[in-house]
Amino acid sequence: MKKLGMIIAVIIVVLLLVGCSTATQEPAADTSGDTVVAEDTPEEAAAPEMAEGEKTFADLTVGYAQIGAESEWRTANTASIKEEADKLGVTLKFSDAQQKQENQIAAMRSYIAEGVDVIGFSPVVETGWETVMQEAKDAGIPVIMVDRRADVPRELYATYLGSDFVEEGKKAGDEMNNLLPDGGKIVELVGTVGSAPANDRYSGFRETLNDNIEIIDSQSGDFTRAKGKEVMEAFLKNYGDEITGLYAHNDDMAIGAIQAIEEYGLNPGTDIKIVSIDAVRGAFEAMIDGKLNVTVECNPLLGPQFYDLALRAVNGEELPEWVPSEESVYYPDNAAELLPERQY
Ligand code: GYE
Repeated sequence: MKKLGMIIAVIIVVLLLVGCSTATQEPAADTSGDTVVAEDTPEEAAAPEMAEGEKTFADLTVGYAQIGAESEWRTANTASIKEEADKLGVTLKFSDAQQKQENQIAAMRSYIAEGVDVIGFSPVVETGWETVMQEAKDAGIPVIMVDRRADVPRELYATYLGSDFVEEGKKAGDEMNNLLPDGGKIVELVGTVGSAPANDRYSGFRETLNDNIEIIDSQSGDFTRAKGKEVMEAFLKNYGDEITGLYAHNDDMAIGAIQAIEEYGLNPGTDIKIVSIDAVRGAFEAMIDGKLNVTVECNPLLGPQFYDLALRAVNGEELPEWVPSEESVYYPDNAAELLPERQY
């Protein structure tokens, strides 16, 4: 009986020792002279489904050809792309093209020459990208279009991550109908000429706008505050208080226009109803002040989804043609309540 007790005690001690050495996950001591590789490293434990040879975020070098810094939206978008790279340990090469297509193309060519793993870019306009995208394809570098789309054949890009701009335009049309139930005369501040959001927000708006609302003028404000103000000044000079509504393709142009309207001596938000797109913090502030009536959301925080798609593309996964982002519509009544939570 005593002997049996001893044997059980020995077995327990041995089991405990074995248990401890696996629980601490330290590589076994190399007593034999051979290299001993720990079988259960924390990294492998965290990604058990990863196949042999697949890349991780830390292996990724991404070249990102940004459009510029034309709006609050773009600033938030750039921050999201940069911050997420830092967080994931992705090596990011970033360039700002100052709203010029040739600068974006030059940046993409240098990323191809440097042999990055993936190229991300927001095409400033829809046309003129086939050549450089074909060069990336020939070099075996997947290209992901982020935020804006280019009009190119499907085989030239891995996926497009961005908003449904037509839908945003339709929502803006519905909102203008609600603000001007008896009809009216409105002006439109269009985004960058030839860009996907300008083209789609233009056509989507016209799909839902009521027949009793007349668009008396429509000009580009290039998505900037300064240009939005300048073009609104010209509208006011030409049409004065005939104007009962303004549709701006982004909040920055609306904010510039609000200044022009006040300087002209009219009240933005009441004399002239205003609908814009983006839902950046500046729009919430304008709504709190009663100067903007509605903003339709366009989400710029695309960093996390972008790197997820980039990694999947590099690891050879077939991606959908389009990954849409989720969006909402906001009004003055709860703007003050929501502003503190807004991340852009
Ligand atoms: O609405 C505007 C920015 O491409 C969706 O570009 C983006 C647009 C955004 O300059 O503010």
